[in-house]
Amino acid sequence: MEARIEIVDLRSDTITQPTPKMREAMAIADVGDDVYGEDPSVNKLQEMGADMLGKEAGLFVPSGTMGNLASILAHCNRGDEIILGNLAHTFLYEAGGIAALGGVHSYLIPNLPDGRLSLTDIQQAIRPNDPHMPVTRAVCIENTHNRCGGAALTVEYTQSVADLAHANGLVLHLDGARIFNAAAALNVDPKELTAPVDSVTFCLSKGLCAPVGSIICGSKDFIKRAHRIRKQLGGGMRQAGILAAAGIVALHEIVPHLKEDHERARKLALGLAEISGLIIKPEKPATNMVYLCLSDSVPLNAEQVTRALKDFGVLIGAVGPRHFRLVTHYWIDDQAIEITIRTFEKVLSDLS
Ligand code: TLP
Repeated sequence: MEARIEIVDLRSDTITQPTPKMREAMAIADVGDDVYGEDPSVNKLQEMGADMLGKEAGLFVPSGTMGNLASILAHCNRGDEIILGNLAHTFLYEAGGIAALGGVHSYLIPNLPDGRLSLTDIQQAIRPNDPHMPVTRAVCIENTHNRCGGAALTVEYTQSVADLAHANGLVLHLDGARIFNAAAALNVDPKELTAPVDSVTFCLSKGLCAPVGSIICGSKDFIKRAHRIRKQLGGGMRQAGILAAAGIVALHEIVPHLKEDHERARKLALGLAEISGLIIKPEKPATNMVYLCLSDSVPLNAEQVTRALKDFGVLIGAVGPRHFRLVTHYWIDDQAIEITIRTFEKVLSDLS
């Protein structure tokens, strides 16, 4: 097998390059100073995002991390507490921003393997009105759930968490970085998944291929607060319409194709499951992520395997000493799936 020149990059859907149509739209975008609220492309994108998720208003932010941070800071005072899954992106991978910058305390409860938080655990985590304790302010869920195999949370589940939160005077924030993947997997309108929540952040720069940006959506009042916080965080951008133009193309043109990424993730999982030494979990990926690990019989670690695959032009993410994540996206076609399966086969048989 020859070393490949063309790379198959499955490390994440964040690596997606903008499409030619995006680059074209960026080149001719109408722009203005968005800190003055005068960028027509940003305004259009924010309205589109809010409309697609059935919310009153939207706010363009540079990243999903800033979207979650600004949302949580807009809901919480210093010392308040949020209830969060122990595998939540906000807990694991956002550099502790909510604590560092907002003084927000996290009450962690275990994520179930399918990304849910148990309603009993949420109920038990809500603090009583006791001056010794922090004030519980919000519950945060993630859909799709990145570290839980890209699982999609259903409308019914989201509604049940919202009912519980609201009955206790809490707000519900959704890290919906990949909410359009969830909607595609569940065959529902994304609005149904976001109707129960008070705020949602979704990303344009993951499977949707835009180069930069996320949108926070919620009530007008909430977005007004998040807007000020975005400025405090240094996220007020000027002629950001150049970026928003790509986001508009993403919403129009990429969202309808997300199911293809999911189908390819399934094909990949099926092919890899045939290779001795690999355990795919979950066996049937719900969306665009394939998680797998090496069985005990394989005398290798994740680093050795990723390095060997890289030599053949296949890039994957190691997410533990013997665990991997492979993410399908717009730039992964059927041939790339075939190549990945064959390369895995070769590397494991050569090295074992
Ligand atoms: N996730 C990235 C890494 O940070 C792990 C990835 O490769 O999947 N919420 C969720 C659920 C995410 O998966 C991510 C990015 C974010 C928020 C943060 O988005 P960005 O990277 O735009 O700050």
